[in-house]
Amino acid sequence: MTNPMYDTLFGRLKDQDRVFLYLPDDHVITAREFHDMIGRSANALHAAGLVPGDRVAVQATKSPEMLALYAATITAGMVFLPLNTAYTPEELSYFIKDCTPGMLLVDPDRAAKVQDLANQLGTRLETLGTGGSFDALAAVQPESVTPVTRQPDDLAALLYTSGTTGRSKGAMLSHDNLLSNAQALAEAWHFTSADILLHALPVFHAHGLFVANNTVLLTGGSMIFQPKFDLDQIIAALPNATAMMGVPTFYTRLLQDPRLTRELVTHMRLFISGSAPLLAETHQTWTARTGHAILERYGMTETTMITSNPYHGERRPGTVGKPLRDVHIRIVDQKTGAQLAQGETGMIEVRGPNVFKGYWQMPEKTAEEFRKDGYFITGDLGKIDPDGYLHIVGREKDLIISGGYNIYPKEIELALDDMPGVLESAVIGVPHPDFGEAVLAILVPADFAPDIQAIEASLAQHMARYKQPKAFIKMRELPRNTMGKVQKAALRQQFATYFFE
Ligand code: MLC
Ligand code: AMP
Repeated sequence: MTNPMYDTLFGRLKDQDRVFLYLPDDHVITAREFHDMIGRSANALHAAGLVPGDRVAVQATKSPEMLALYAATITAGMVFLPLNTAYTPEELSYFIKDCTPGMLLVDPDRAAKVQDLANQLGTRLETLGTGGSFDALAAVQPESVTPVTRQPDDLAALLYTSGTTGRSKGAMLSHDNLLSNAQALAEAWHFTSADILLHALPVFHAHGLFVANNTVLLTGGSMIFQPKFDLDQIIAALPNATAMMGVPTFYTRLLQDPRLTRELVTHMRLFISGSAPLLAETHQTWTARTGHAILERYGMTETTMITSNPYHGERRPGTVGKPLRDVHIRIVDQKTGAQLAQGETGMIEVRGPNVFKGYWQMPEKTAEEFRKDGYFITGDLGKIDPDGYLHIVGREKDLIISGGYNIYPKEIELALDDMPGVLESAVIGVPHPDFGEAVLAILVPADFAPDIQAIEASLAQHMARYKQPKAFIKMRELPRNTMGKVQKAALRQQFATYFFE
C-alpha cells in the first residue's frame, strides 16, 4: 500500500465514467473528471513548494473544488485542515498561529479580510473557487498524479474542537482512523455503488467531511452535492436520492413542510441523524409521516463515529445504538474511572482504530483525556440498556450543541465579562425549536446597565454568528453552590421554557 486513503477511497474514481457528483443547475461531475481535479490540485500543492506533512488550511465555501482539495491534500501526503466559514479573521488567526499551515486557502471575496493576517504570520495565501489563484495554478498542472507514500498512522486531517477552558485543540486524525471508520459505516449502513447520498452538510466538520464523503467514496456511489441546507433544494432532490445524512435540525425543518410525504421519499432507503440529540418525538413523528425510522448514530471529532442504531432490527428512539465494528465503549465512574455495572449512568469512554492520535502539540492535554489502557474520555454521560443500546443522558463537559455546531460557553463568557456594564455572565444552552439548543446569555450588571445592542455589535465583530447569544437576560446575581461555582444546571432549569422571538 502506498497511500492508504488514496488507494482505498480516491484512486478508485480513476477511469470511471459514471456520475460522481450531481450539482445544482443540472451540472454533473463524473468520477474520472473528479479524479482529474484531485490530480491537478495535488500537483498544484507540490508546485507551490509544499511538502508531505504540511498542513493545508481551508476556509472556503462548500464546492467540488473544496472536496477535491481534501482528497488532493491527502494524496499529496499533506494534512487537511478545514475551518468553519463563519469564523471571523480574529478567530481564524488562532488556528493559523497554532497549526502553521504551508498554505491558507479562502474564497476570493474573503481574501482581502485575511491578507494582513497572512502577511503577519508569513502564511502563503491562495484563493479557491471560480477565478481563484489556486484554481489558476491547478488548471496548468497535469491531471495524472503519483500519490505520496504514507503509513496508516500518518496524519490525514487536523480538525479543531473547542476546549472547555478556552483554547481550541486540533484533533489529529490518521489515514487509518478515517478508513477504519468508513469501512465500519459502509458495512453497518449497507452502502453500495447504487447509492446516491443527498449531501447538504458543511464539509468543514467530521459529519459532512468524513462520514458522508468517505462512506460514499469507499463504496463507489454518488452524491447530490448541495452547497448548504436549503429546504426547497432538499425537497426537490429527495425523489432522486437513496440516503441522507443530517443533523436533527434537518429533520425538524423538513417535518414542518407539508411537501414531506411518504410519496416524496419512496426512492429513499435510509435517513441518518447525528451530531446532536434527536428527540424521540422527532423520530416517532418522522416514522409516522414517511414510513422511515431515522437511524441515529453517535460520534465526535476525536473519534469519528462510535455507535449506530442497527440497519436491520429496531432503531430505538432516544438511543444511539451499539458500538461499530472494532469499537469498544464502556461506562465508568467519572471520578475513579472504575467501570460501572450495566444500566448505571456514567462517563462514556471509547477505544478502537477510530480514536484519534492526540491533540496537535498538546501532549499534556492529550494525556489528560486518555486512560492508561487507551480509552478516550468523551465527556458525554450515558448508560447502556439491557439490550446493549447506548443512551446519551447528558454531558459532563460544559458544551452547547446548536444545530449541530459546538459552542463553548467559556469563550462567550470571557468576551461578555469584558463588556462595559457587565459584572459577570453565565452562558447556557436552552431548548430551541429549530436548533435543538440555543445560546442564552445571563448578565449581571455592574454599577450601570449594559447596553445589549452595543454588546451584540461588539460580539459580531469578533465571533462567528452561530456562537452569538440568541437572547440576553439580566439577573441581580448568579446562583452559586457553597464552593462559589455558578450553578449552570439551576440556570438551565430556570430558563428551560425561555421563548425565543
Ligand atoms: C446558522 N445560525 C446558527 C446556526 N446555523 N445559529 C446557531 N446554531 C446554528 N447551527 C445562525 C445564522 O448565522 C443566522 O443568523 C441564523 O442563525 C439563522 O440561520 P439559518 O439561515 O436559519 O441557518 P442555516 O444557514 O439554515 O443553518 C442551519 C443549519 C446549519 C442547521 C442547516 O447550522 C448546519 O448545517 N448545521 C450542521 C452542523 C454540522 O455539520 N455539524 C457536524 C459537527 S461534527 P442571523 O444573522 O440570520 O441571525 C460532529 C461529530 C458528529 O458533531 O457526531 O457528527
Ligand atoms: P464534535 O466535537 O463537534 O465532534 O461534537 C461531538 C459531540 O456531539 C459529542 O461528544 C456528543 O456530545 C454530541 N453528539 C454527537 N452525536 C450525538 C447524538 N446522536 N446524540 C447526542 N449527542 C451527540
